[in-house]
Amino acid sequence: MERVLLWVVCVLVCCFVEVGLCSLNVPPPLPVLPVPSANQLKWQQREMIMFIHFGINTFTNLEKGTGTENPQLFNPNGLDANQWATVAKEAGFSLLILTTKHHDGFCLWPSAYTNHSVKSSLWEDGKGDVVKDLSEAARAQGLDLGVYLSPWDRFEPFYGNELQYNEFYLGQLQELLTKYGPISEVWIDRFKGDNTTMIYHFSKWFAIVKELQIYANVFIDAGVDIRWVGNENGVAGLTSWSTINGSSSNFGQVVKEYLNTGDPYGTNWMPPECDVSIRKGWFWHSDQEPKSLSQLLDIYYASVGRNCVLLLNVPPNTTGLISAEDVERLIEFNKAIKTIFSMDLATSASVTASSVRGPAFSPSNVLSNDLWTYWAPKDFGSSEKSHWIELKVEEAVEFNVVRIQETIVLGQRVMEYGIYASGGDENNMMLVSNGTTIGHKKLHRLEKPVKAIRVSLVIWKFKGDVPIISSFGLHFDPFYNAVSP
Ligand code: FUL
Repeated sequence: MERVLLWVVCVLVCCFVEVGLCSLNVPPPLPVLPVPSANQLKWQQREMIMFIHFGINTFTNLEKGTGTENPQLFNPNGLDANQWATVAKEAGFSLLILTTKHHDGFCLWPSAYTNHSVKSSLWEDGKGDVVKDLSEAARAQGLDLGVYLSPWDRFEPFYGNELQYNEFYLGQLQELLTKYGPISEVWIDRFKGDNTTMIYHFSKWFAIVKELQIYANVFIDAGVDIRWVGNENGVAGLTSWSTINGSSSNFGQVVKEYLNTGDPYGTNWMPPECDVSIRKGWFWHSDQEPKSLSQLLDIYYASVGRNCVLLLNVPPNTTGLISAEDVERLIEFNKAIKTIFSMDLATSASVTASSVRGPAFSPSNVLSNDLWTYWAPKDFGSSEKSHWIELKVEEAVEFNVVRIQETIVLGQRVMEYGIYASGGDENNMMLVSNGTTIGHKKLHRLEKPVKAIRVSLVIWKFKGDVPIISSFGLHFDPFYNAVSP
């Protein structure tokens, strides 16, 4: 009788399991704060943004105009913003940021607050508007628009009068934020020239930006939403946290090093943007050439490959077009990125891990690029314990780039890790690279290609209860250390 009862209980338990009554989902881990806002997340996924330095400097061959330039010098008689947008689209950019006003004060739109603008130029008989042209061209290509508006204005006679100038600047900002449709990024630097007594009312300006454009991120050195990376070479720190302490970095007196590496204990999510020009200068000069493909790829690995967004400046020339050699280089650059990353040598790998939090957090989730699907190990209650995840392919693959991505939607966590590969002997795992931060995307470029069947990521130290990995891939970069025939 007892045996029959036991049998009935067993059958009932099995039925419950079968219909799913016993297999409730394990919920996701809690985030490690701070986490990105939806606007920051969208910005991060862009990976590359095009910067456009264009203005009176283009015609005077200067980098920093003095404000004394005659507006009639501005005459780009072949200006075609559609060409800028088409090139940007073909080269893989999704956002264009234009210098609507640089330090010289000349405005590329007909501002109602000054005559020092396109309306006093010969271009289109003073009736043109570069911001309008670009906003329409960008939208036609499905691209977003951002504006750079220099606070330092070397033309404006009342620059230096705190109240008057702050109102003037805000008036200009409002024009840009209300007349040209959605603006995705407002780019501001803190320069004051020698007039160090001029005080900018940043928080008042930023509050109005947020009121007028809810999807805009504000860039400034220590960030409102996006921070400066601390140099203009496009190079992030090998350690690259998306977090800093906004308050401790003390606007205007920020330490470049701090901005470059970020702060694992920072309380603000303020990821770094790497601004760099395709040429030596920010503005177009006839005697300058675009950087080589290999220089641009180095920059890509040092920015996008270190948890940053690359803001690459491409300056239009005096005709008002992006020069043919720059177009060619950009297309070549985009093609190279596609060649390297469109093929993931690990896609057919079987993936195992030290532990798995639950069925929804399977190690194989790292083979997709979806931010919201990821591998999470079991929580052993201590961040001292290491975790690993391993890719195993049937036949050895040769790679020289390892790509690792954290699920930053739940916060940046990893603090120390190593990458091991089996080399010639499947059972002999050797350290091929290591690092301190991962973030949205970490690219390890290996000096020499590695041929392996097994590749594993061992996470030694992390913030929060568990590390979370959304993607882990292997690539071959034929442009790196290529031996010429
Ligand atoms: C700096 C400016 O001084 C440079 O001219 C350039 O515009 C660069 C992107 O930002 O603050």
